Amino acid sequence: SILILPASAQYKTFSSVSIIPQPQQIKEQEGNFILNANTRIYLNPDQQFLEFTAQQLAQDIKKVTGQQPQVLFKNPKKRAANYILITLTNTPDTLGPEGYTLNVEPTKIILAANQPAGIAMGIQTINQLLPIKQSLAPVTIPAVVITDKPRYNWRGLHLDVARHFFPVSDIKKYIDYMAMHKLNTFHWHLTDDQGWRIEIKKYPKLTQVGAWREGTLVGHALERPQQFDNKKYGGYYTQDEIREVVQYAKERHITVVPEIEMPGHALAALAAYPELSCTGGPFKTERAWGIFEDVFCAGNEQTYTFLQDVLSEVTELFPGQVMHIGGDEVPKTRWKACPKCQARMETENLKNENELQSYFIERIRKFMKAKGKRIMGWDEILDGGIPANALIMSWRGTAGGIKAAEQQHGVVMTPTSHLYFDYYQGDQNLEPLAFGGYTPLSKVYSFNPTPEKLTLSEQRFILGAQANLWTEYIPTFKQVEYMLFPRIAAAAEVFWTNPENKNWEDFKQRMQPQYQRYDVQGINYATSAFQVKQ
Ligand code: TNX
Repeated sequence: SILILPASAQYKTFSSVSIIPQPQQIKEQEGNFILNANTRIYLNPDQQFLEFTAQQLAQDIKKVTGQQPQVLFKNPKKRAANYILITLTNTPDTLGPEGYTLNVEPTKIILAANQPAGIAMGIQTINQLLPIKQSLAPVTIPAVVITDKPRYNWRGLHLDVARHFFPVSDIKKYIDYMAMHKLNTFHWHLTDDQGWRIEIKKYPKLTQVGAWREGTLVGHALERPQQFDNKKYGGYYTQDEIREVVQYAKERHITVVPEIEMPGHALAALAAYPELSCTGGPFKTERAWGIFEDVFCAGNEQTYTFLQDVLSEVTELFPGQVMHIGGDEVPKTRWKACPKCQARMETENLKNENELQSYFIERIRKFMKAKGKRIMGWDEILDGGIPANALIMSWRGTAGGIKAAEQQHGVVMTPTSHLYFDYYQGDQNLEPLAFGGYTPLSKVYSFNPTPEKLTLSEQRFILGAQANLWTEYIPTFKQVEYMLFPRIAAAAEVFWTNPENKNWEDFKQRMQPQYQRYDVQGINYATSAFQVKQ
């Protein structure tokens, strides 16, 4: 039998300094900084651009003291004692754009960084030094000297809003959760067979038709017979909403990478514009989960015009450098039977349908390059060959990522084995229905994104790693939280902390106050990691 202990029963005493992800260097000092009614947050008068981040800290402090410190622009001489100074100076260049130093002394706190992003990271650290809850006791921050910077530049989290749709308010929470864990790249999976979720002005049917389906699968996709709830389901983001999310993320130093899937996972688009398929349709926005044979027709010139128009609008909305174009799970059945595709293969001298897929992706890559963007695709885009400046997301294990790094592609590691948060995190009999697989907290924590078999120069192509949350079996945002927490914390430490500073036992200890923070915030985290087999 299995005993499930409530998280609270697991709380133990913990060191006053428990930070996740673990910083590069922490030196605990004697004494405390005491926050009081006179505590001010100072910025240099020429660093107004830090005000937003400083105000965030002021609000966080208010949550535990009841009083919101004033944020003031003051030169050094005008600063009264008991302050927090936030400044863009005095850090070694080696700390990079997201590194920071934090000095907590009894009379002042100094947070310094090279770039505003480093300040934002440091503020997350201060947050974890604050008490968890408001209380009558004086609010103190333990004296400490921290020097910190991330191991990887790409610390990603993905969300599939096609299988289930989440409104802007949820997406903002998701971004807040990322910021709390020092993640910096939000991969927004906006289109798939079951829904097209982004308004495109030139093709209104994408959202009039493609954003809606006539029901949703009930139960697991492998069960027979499949059953559907027959309720109209859907939703989409207007371009104004997209801009709002991108701005919200930017303020938190998070880049949004949109994904527009091609040539597969395209049924929602084909339901709206069936002339872009090989057979002409008709199609419906899909209600079940899986891999479907109808994909964008690679022999049809209209397909390229359509996708380029779509990508032009999308590019305008997302200022980031990277455009994810999908490329995974493309059955070649329709292309094999399609005269236009076969003719295209002949004129372009392509030996097989994999090469036709490469031709397809290559046209899109060139188009995006002219717009100043790099494309990224799932590791299948390597199959028929692809120029080095395409970035690769390695999901079918790490083999694709290794091959890609050897070919000098930038790589983000996101293997199903360790970073698929739609997989079970505990005993299947106790967990809510999920995709399958088994990715408990300890497994996530054990991942090393940089394969040791790569040479040092090849290792430089590993840009980082990312956890993915596919939502076939995740209909509500509460369930999103359940699948995300606490695995997001383990992933954050994998992405941020150098291997020599990682330690599973120590991580579990440092998680104890984190669970309490999740409780205070009302986050629906899983306690699967506490299940004890008897
Ligand atoms: C594979 S990961 C897919 C998705 C599914 C996921 C479920 C990837 C590039 N494709 O379409 O949602 O498995 O784990």
